[in-house]
Amino acid sequence: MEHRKPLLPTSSHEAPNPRSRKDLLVVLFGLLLLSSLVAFGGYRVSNVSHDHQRSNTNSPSPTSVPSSKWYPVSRGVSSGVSEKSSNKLFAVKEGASEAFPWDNSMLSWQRTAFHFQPEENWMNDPNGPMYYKGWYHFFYQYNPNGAVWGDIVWGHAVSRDMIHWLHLPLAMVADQWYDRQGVWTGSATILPDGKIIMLYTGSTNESVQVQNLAYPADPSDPLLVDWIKHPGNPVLVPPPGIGAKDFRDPTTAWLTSEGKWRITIGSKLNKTGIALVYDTEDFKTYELKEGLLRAVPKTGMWECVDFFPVSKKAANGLDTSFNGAEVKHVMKVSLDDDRHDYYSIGTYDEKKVFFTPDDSKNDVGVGLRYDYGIFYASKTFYDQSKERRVLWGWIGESDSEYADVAKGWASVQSIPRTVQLDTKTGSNLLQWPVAEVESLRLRNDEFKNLKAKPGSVVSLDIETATQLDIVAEFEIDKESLEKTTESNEKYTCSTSGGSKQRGALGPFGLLVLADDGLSEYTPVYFYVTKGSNGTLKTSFCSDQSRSSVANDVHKQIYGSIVPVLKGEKFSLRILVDHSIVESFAQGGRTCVTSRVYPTKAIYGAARLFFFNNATEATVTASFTVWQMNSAFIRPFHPDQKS
Ligand code: DQQ
Repeated sequence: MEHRKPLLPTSSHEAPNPRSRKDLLVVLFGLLLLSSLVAFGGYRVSNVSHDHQRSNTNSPSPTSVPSSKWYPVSRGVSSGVSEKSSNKLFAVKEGASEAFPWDNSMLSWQRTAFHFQPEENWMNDPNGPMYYKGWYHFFYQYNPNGAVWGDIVWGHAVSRDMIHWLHLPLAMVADQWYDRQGVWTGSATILPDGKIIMLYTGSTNESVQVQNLAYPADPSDPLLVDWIKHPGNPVLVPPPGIGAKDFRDPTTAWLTSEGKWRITIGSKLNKTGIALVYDTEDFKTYELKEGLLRAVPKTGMWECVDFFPVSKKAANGLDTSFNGAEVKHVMKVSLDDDRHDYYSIGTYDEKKVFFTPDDSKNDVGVGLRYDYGIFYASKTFYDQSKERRVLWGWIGESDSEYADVAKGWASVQSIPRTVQLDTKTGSNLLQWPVAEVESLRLRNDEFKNLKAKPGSVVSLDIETATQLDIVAEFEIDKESLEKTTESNEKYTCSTSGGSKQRGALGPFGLLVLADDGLSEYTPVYFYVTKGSNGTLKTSFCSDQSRSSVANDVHKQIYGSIVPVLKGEKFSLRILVDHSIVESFAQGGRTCVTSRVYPTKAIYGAARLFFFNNATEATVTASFTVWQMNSAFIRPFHPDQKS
């Protein structure tokens, strides 16, 4: 066990624990379910007050549930983009009896410690990420006026390592007729001579979606604080046949063999999602190409298209303009209809201006997802300083908009992830937290070869459990694997019975953000089934159904299949950061991100457990669990420029 500087007040690490911490506590899983049922007993009517103070104390006090009279309404749909809120799901009318009595201490706990967030208010899509003159730049969709979507401008922050951030002044605000209704999503292109081109969507004063050009006012400023909007904006308007509200989110440009720059922009024709393609030499005038990069029926509006090459063999990332026999291309779309990010791996024919998926089952928008939880409007960039491709994704909230308004902020960004082709399978990407996140690791606890019998829960003695980096490996004992009869059992994370459903070989995994009594817990787990030909199929899931006793949060079960190759153990990594749980299985083949809002398993009461709810299999597991430091994310001060 490694001991470095303490993360939290020393008492949380060193004080004797009232529980018998060195003993592994084994509890029947049935108990866990029973106690969670008990915990779902009735709740009081919320105590409605108008105190909007945030507090970091542990002493609960009633917080405000805003009155519907002044509750700010999200303008997503009327502005031509989707409603960015969950208020329809959890509409809590003034005086209604359903509201959970959130207190300031619970709401304060939800704020993350090492994921990127603005200081307050609403954030959505990542915009124009890039590395420039020694700084990582991150722009984002931001509402400076509240914790709901609306009044969108570009927030801006810079970092040396994508972990610690300095907030800069807003990069672009809605001050022109062509972006009066919002400075929407866009991407950066760094030209070979180092010039920066920023293309973004503006929603005009009449809510028409147009593309605009911007560039840094002073390219010698590594922080790129000031931006100039091109006087000839807009540079692109919706072409004939394309709806005025269906034309948005230009990509980073890549070079064609003719030396022109090419971009793609998402749209739709009836219910068919499409990607329009334009060539340009100067980013001011554009030629619409005849074909579409891809069109997929029934996928609806394509938002935030991303298009980039990945190496077939090497782990390093590639510049967006890279092409040739040694690469495959990845096309990602964010489906407005279901709010998920889908990718497809395939071949790009530059001459025909066409992307063909390797596998038609995994076409754009219908097959693989970057993340099977909450993860949307993502964007990659090529980090030339470390030769890697890095992915950012917007992680929304799954609580009520009322709670977001009360806590004064909504949304976080994922930990930036490196993206590469999985050369072992050749058919999926691998996503992994950038190595820099490991600089936040503090002391760790190691658990080697712990055995969990069918139907058991094992407490992992790690003291506080709200800021963690967990690496785990699991093995099903050979005997139970062999003796388990082949069946055609079907298991789907989102529609089967979650971690409650017991099969011969699963579920097993971890309970994060659990309290001692297991009245709240979030299982992240594998579920293995044996097919009629003896082959094993593995699902990787995150079950929110008992994550909180509050009734006004979304408690879905997320996940998907994960390939586990011959000779591989079941492996996972989980980043727990207060209300976000980001999970990666088999080196990042399948990823699941959840937002969870416990009311009891918070601060010092949060625990970690190893569980095995299989009926046949004994599971052996090893864990390394790091306590994670908090990142410095604060406003820029001029002294910090170097
Ligand atoms: N968010 C932006 C749009 C984009 C959507 C508006 C995706 O440009 O299509 O905030 O979340």
